[in-house]
Amino acid sequence: MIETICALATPPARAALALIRISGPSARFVIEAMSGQRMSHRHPLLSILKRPDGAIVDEAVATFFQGPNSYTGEDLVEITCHGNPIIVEEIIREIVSRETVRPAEAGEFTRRALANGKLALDQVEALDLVLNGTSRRTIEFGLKAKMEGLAGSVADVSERLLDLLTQVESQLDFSDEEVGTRDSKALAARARALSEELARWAGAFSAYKHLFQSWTVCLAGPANVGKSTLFNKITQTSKAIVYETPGTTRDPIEHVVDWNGFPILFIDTAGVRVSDDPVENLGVERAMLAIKRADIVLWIDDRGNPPPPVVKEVLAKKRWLPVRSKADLNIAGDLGDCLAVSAHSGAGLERLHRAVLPEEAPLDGIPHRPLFSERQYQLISLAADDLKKAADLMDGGEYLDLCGEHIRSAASRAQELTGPLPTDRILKEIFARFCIGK
Ligand SMILES: Nc1nc2c(ncn2[C@@H]2O[C@H](COP(=O)(O)OP(=O)(O)OP(=O)(O)O)[C@@H](O)[C@H]2O)c(=O)[nH]1
Ligand SMILES: [Mg+2]
Repeated sequence: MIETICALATPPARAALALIRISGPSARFVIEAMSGQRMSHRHPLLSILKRPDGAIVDEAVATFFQGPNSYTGEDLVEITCHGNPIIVEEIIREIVSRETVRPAEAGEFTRRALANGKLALDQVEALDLVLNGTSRRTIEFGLKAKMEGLAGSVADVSERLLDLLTQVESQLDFSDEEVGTRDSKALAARARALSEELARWAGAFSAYKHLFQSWTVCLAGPANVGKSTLFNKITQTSKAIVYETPGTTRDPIEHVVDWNGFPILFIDTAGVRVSDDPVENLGVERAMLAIKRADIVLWIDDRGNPPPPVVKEVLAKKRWLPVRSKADLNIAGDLGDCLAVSAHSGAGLERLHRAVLPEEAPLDGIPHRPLFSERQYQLISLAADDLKKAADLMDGGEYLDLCGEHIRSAASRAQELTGPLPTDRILKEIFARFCIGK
């Protein structure tokens, strides 16, 4: 039997209102019993919710959505009650005291929506962007992706793959004959073109992935050059302690900033130097790890000196930018490639801003139906590889049956973009950031 689940969908804090959700076969009956009113689909009712002994729990608005026309696809009731945590707790306690109802787990409402076909897998991923996006552009993207879905693209690709497969299979009987060889060349060309198209689709992901995965910018440099001051200025916080003596910052300090709609994670680090203080040295170790992890490193020095060899070695493998800090103290502007900035006067910050944005970051227009998760990217890259293998085999005019296998594999990978339900491990990853009540 399907259990009915219940959870608070708004934060557990004192507020004007709170929203409680109940989904499952007994959702409606539990609230009808508590309010003494009959509910009908999509009609909000002002309800006096009572305990079985008649004591009033709250005066609330309850709206019933009859399955399958609800978020989860099941019978669902939303209760908008007074936002006092004591009231909220009492309503939930009362609801889950019924034998058929239990508290929901994180993301369980959405899991049910997925299981009942109300949302496709890619739409759940899009929802994650809407709920957890840290920049306006990410959220806009998530909303668009959720509303449009990838189903149309998947259907289109699947249809073409299926057509190719049919052609390949019809060749199987003729593969030894001259005509078969000629046709398999034509089929190989089709498979190759489709493989390249899928590779381009997957390739576009790298241009947009920083909308979904924060672009990490590490502020590193010698001690006392003003890294923390710059970090505070950029993040418009006072998270990092600033002090006139070197060796102030120890633990890396992080903050996400919305820059041109892109979520950018800035990390302030300990000044790189060898110190007598073991704690400071531990801080420097962490700074080195942050440098290694970052997408781009700003090497900050108030004299524009280059990084020491240990750091240079790490930087050689990544994007980094030399920055000369405290430019207000120096009359000279940029020094060679070194960008002059002053956290105090704000000079040079605009240029730093432009230099830091992901190279590939498009500042306008998002392409039609782009991919937006690592999972989707992997699937389409693998599908492109499958088709390339098929094309290579067909070019030799051999192993047509094996080609069919590769094409089938490409099709099933494309279909995994939108569903069916993936393995528990993948589901867990997708739902990792969903909270209780969603
Ligand atoms: N004139 C001037 N002074 C600055 C500027 N930025 C920082 N300072 C000063 O430089 C000193 C060190 O600043 P911090 O931001 O703590 O330097 P830091 O690089 O984080 O130092 P550590 O954490 O010790 O490595 C402080 O006295 C700041 O006021 C600037 O743009 N101009
Ligand atoms: Mg500091």
